[in-house]
Amino acid sequence: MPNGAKDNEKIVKTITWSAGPGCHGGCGVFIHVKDGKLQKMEGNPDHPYNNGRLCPRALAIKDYIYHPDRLRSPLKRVGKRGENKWEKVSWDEAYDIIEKRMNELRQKYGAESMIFIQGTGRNVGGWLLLLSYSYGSPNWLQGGLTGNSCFHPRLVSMRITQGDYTVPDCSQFFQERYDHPEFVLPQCTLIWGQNPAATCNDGFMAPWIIDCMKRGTKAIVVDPIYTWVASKAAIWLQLRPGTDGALALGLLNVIINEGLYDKEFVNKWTHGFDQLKERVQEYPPHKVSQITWVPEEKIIEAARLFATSHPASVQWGVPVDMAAEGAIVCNAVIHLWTITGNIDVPGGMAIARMAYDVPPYPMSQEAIAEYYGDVMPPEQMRKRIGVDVYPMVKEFHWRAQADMILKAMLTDEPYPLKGAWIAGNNMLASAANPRKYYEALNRLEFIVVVDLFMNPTTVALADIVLPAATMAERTGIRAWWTPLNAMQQAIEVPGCKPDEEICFELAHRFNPNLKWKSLRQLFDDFLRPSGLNYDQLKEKGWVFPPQGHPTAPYRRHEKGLLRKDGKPGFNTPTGKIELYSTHFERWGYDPLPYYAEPHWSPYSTPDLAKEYPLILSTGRRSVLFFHAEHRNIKSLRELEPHPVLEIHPDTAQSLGIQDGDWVWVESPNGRCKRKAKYFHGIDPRVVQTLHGWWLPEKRAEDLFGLWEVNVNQLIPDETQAQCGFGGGQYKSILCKVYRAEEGIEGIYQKESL
Ligand SMILES: Nc1nc2c(c(=O)[nH]1)N[C@H]1C(S)=C(S)[C@@H](COP(=O)(O)OP(=O)(O)OC[C@H]3O[C@@H](n4cnc5c(=O)[nH]c(N)nc54)[C@H](O)[C@@H]3O)O[C@H]1N2
Ligand SMILES: Nc1nc2c(c(=O)[nH]1)N[C@H]1C(S)=C(S)[C@@H](COP(=O)(O)OP(=O)(O)OC[C@H]3O[C@@H](n4cnc5c(=O)[nH]c(N)nc54)[C@H](O)[C@@H]3O)O[C@H]1N2
Ligand SMILES: [Mo]
Repeated sequence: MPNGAKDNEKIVKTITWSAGPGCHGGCGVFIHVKDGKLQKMEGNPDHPYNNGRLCPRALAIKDYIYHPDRLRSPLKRVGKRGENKWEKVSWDEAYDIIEKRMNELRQKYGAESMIFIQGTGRNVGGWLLLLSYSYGSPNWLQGGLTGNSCFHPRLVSMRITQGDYTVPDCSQFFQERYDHPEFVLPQCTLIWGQNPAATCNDGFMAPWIIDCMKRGTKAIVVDPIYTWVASKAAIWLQLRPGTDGALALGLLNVIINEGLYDKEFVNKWTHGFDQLKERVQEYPPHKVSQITWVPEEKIIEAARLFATSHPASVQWGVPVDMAAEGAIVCNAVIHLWTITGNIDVPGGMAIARMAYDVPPYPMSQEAIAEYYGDVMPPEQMRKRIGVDVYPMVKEFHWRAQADMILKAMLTDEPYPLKGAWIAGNNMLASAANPRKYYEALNRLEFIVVVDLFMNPTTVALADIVLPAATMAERTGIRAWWTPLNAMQQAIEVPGCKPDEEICFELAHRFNPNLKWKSLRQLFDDFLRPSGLNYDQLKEKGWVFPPQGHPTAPYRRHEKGLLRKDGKPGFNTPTGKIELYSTHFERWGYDPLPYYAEPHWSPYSTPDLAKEYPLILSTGRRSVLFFHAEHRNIKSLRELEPHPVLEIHPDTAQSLGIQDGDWVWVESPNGRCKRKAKYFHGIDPRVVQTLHGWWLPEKRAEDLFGLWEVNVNQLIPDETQAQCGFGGGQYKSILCKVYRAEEGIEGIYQKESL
């Protein structure tokens, strides 16, 4: 039972997911409620995801929910876009306006002229898809991410190369966790561009790795920054940002040439080993060392440690996607765990299917058809932007390609876009090249934004703003790998509605034949494969599929549990893990991994590097903020009040910059202000800063100081990989840094929020 339950308090058992903490995690929590108000939220020690732990953002949830600036009513714009003049309207009025305007667009330009934009994996995506398909538009996407460069390159590469998604096994598939008899502790985990101390990415609670390390797992960390976990690692590979592809190929070179790979697994279960062996000869450690700046002996040492540890796993993060040709880099990393025989084994890379195959949102075209029914004729599906150009978008992905959407907004090619529904995406704060997005979105005739607070995107672009609900106000199901959870509403905040309700109501208005009559019916339908309905799941809280179930680990490839034809093997055309990709070959791409330099770098653009001599990596997360969120939460903001630039003291001093000075950081694309922070844990040729900054303490009419602090102005768009997945240059552009004459007027000083 939870601690400290007081008289008259109701305690609600639920799961975190947006909005509130923001993240991709699904922590078990107890919410204490008195007189209808949330008193506190604490971690549930029995929940196998977090075992009682919570992050600072979850602990600050009360400040978030009852923030005085929280939107409590739908708003209709009455002034010009950007003037910040609004009229409060009722929900019915807002729905009526939206229905009328969107129907007009559908009649005049076709449903495909309306785009449905989400940000990262919040509890928004599935609902948006339901709305978009019920309206009839195939253009559902994650906005602003050039190269679809978050998670999608990894997801798509894994499906193409090994037929399934894998995650490092940290015992998360069992209630007993580390004590479960089938679990084996990994001997080594390669932590590749992921920062477990700050981020829980993509349904994986990163502190599990730390739990394993406490039990004896050795870590190899691939990170340009000396992070907390790098300081605890057996080996830290401090690479030049954006050179991950070369490093992966160098490690493969050592493992293959020294014969450290798992010969039995390679012979039996992989396709194209000889071709891979030949390709990696182009990447000997001394050459890779020159490219990556990692000493040759460290590359060799890391390859040996990884390959001789059994089991071993890789926990990777978004920098892998964001390398030039990100999908190819993903393939090279997949080959590392494949040739060492670490897939589908305890303590290695576990094949993760949603518990009982209940989707968090439909993860494939088949699931879309299965769960949402034939709501869209095939000729409409074919209009999805990107399918003509990118075979991977057509065959392996279910969203529109983000760069092509931006282009379409500006050029009306392949057809005009006229409206946008934006939910869970503060685009002007987090998109690459936000000024271009600003111009492009402003060309649209009608924009709805669903959010919890006013921010640069709502103020600059919305015609209607709808106030969304937090996780504490939401009922639902949550399945992101494991376990399968029930979410339960604990409180109500008058005026706000959850995305699922908003989207469900409008989905019905646009498609009266929708197969579900209520959300509860939809939940029950989604849950059917688990044998439970929503009420039964709520009673239990969460469930795991039993051992032997096709969605439970391990060694499923041997048992014929992965392929539709029931044969042993992996879910790929050859039934094997494709070191040489037959899909890539069919599409006319190089079927083997290779290294591509970043779009801008000292080597690819030496002339540019003369004027912009430093490498800038952006967006290393802070545990206090989720992207552009939480800058208005005092208890969090006061711990990191100003946007800082991490810079080596030698570099700073050579530029006449003192610790704490305000500086401009500038690329050929734009500039922003930062406060210099001396940091020894970074290469003197590299600087690093957090993205997502806007200043809620400043005037809305000035877009909250956005253009002074948004680092994404420095980042070019349309730097996507050849296959449309990966790239984006968020982690490796060129910049110069110089002192700013002035700081930022009116920026947060503890008392100003
Ligand atoms: N608190 C918090 N948690 C979050 C988020 C958040 O905003 N705040 N965002 C969520 C989202 S959407 C995502 S995608 C994930 C992202 O989280 P992660 O996948 O962990 O990625 P980052 O934090 O961007 O970077 C991880 C590490 O990679 C290093 N790095 C930087 N450039 C490179 C490079 O070129 N190569 C390599 N190998 N490493 C590099 C950084 O120094 C950092 O330590 O986090 C999720 N969780
Ligand atoms: N420079 C740089 N830029 C980056 C990155 C980087 O590493 N460097 N990382 C990129 C990555 S990986 C990603 S995924 C994107 C993420 O970018 P986004 O996911 O778009 O994140 P935000 O810009 O914070 O926008 C989220 C908005 O959703 C609102 N919100 C939160 N929860 C809910 C909810 O439940 N419902 C609704 N309706 N609204 C909600 C918040 O208030 C906020 O305004 O940023 C990218 N931008
Ligand atoms: Mo992301």
